[in-house]
This record gives sequence, C-alpha cells and structure tokens, in this order.
Amino acid sequence: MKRTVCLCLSLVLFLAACGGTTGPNATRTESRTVSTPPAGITPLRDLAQKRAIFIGAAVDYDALQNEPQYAYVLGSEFNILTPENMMKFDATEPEPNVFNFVPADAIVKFAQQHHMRVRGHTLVWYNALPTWITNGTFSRDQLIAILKQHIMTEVSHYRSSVNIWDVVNEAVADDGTLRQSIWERVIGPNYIDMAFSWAHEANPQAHLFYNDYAGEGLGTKSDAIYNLVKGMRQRGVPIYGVGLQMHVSTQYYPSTQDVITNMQRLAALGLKVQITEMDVKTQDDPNPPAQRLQDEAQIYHAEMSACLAVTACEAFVMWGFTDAHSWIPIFTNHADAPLPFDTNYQPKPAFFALEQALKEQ
Ligand code: 9MR
Repeated sequence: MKRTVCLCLSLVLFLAACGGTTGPNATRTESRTVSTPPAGITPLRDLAQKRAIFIGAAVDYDALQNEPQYAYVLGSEFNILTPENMMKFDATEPEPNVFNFVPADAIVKFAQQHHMRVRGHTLVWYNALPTWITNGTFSRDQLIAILKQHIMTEVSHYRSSVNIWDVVNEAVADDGTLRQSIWERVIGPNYIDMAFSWAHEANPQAHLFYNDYAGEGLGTKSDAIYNLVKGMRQRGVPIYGVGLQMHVSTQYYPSTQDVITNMQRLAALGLKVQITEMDVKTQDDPNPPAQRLQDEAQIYHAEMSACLAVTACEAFVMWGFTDAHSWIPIFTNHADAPLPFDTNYQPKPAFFALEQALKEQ
C-alpha cells in the first residue's frame, strides 16, 4: 500500500512539474487522474464527517484483493463499507452448519485498518441462498432452527467488529404485499420479527436495519415498508433503522422532497435511516454520454442533499464506487457507468456533485 501511495504522489509531483495544469479546476482534475486524494483536496469521508454522516461503498472482494488502486481509493475516500456479497447466506453457510467467514473477515480487517464502519449485509434474504436451503424440504420448526442458528452464529462472530446489520432484506414485493420467499412460505410473516430478535440477542449493541429498494420516495411500496416497520415498532421489535437502497436511473429517481418526506415519517417512528446501495443506471438515457454523466451527477447531488437535510439520515452508501466494478452491467448485460469513479478510478461529475453537496450548508 505504501508503494502505491508513493507512486501516486510521485506522479502528482511529476504532472505538476510538467506544467500539466492550467488553473485551479484543472489542477484538481489532473491530480485526481493519477491518485485520490492528492494533497490539499479533502477526501469525501472528511467532508462527510463534518456533516455528521458516514459515506461509503459496497466492496467487491476480488477487486479488493487484486487491485491496489481499488483498495487505495476505498480506504482514502470512504469511512463505511458494506461487503457486497461475502456476508450473505450462500457465502457464509455454504453447507449446513459449515460456516465460512474468511472473505468477510478480510473485508472487516481492511475496514478496521482504515477506520471504517462496516454494514453487515445481509442476514435474511430471499436471494443468495445456498442450494441446501432452496432444495431442502424443511418443516417450520426446522427452518426456524436453521435461521436462528445462522443469525446467531454470524452476528456473534462479528460482535466486536460489526455493529450495523441489514437483518432482513427486500421482504416487501413491488406491489406492497409481503414478498413470497422460503422464509415467508414455511415460517410465515413473523420470520421478520424473529430475525430481529435473534440478531438483537446475539449483539444487543448492534443497530438493526430493515433494507429495501424502490421505497425511497413516496408511493405504494414506500407506504408498505413504512407500515411494516411501524408495526414492528409497535410490537417492540428491536429495529433501529431503515435502509433505503436507492438503485435509481437517470430515467427514474425519487425527488429530493419525496425522499425527505419519507425519511421524516420514518424518523417520526423513532427510526434512523441510511441510504445503503445507491447507484444510477444511465444506459437508458437518450442523451449523449457527456450529458448522461451530468444527469447522473445531478441525481447524486439530489439524493445526498436529501440525506443531509434529515437529521435521522446517518449514512450515504453506494453499491460500489468505480464503474469498473458494478453489478449493473452484469445484470443488464449492457455497458453502464453508475458510480462516481470511472473504470480508471478517475472522479466523474457525480463525484464532484457529491463533494459539492457535502460542502453546501
Ligand atoms: O451486487 C450484488 C451481486 O453481485 C450479486 O450477484 C447479487 C446476488 O447476491 O446481489 C447484488 O447485490 C444486491 C444486494 O445484495 C441487495 N440489493 C440489490 C443488490 C443488487 O442486486
């Protein structure tokens, strides 16, 4: 890591010596091309700290292992991270009662070395399940025992290192009904309350979140999520907050005001909120590429501004940080540029929009 930093600094100095810059803005952009953050530019994490929020990204384990620049930018710019896949059920309990925390431990160690918080993601989801679960034929009591043991083991393993958990992920369907899943079908709707109770039992200090997408602004799904967590609060379930994923596109995104209104009604229930998985799909934008990046930047600015406007919004986390590593091109089978750094780790307009929003009072 030290070598990378030295190399980057030398390149910055070399560029400066070559007179490769022509003004204050150019200096900033040129410097950013070779390294982030160059001397004199405030990292996003420092700007975020001044505004009393965390800023972060989901972490691709392979990229973290294999790309020094990935690790360097992640550790320099952000103060919270989410393992993108390595804490999911299929990764952590691939066989019954056989747990594997090796990759996730490496990510947590990186976070500790860089003074970053960790969002544990995720304990109960309908997706990313091992085949022994999806192909199994378990009774209700058996599945309850399996889920309890999974949650207790994982949360206990990270008791001293992870104090934010997405306990239940995406339990609400797009029409606002409870999503059909193995958990809902075999255990019934109260699998959600049970999961939160077990996570709380394993780590009473942990901040426990319900996390979902397409419920950031106002509408049917947002109402359903609100009603779900309101019920949980009324039943005394140990829920601490709601994760608003914020997978949006330049063609559809919730307005700043709708997100603020939604965050405020959740806060009125005594809950915190975090933006947990933001990215902006640009592939359907009919505008030329340069305009797409401006559209994207404006949306990052809008959603960061919403978080900053609501005291209960604690964190702004993106689903990655570089276009070199995003789930969207893989999922859509189409090139895209959804994140604030490009594939060469250069900051895009979206990066500067986040920087600007964090600086605006
Ligand atoms: O980005 C993740 C991708 O690499 C995985 O294949 C997928 C299934 O585990 O999950 C993706 O992350 C999802 C997250 O865990 C929950 N919200 C939606 C994310 C994007 O699909």
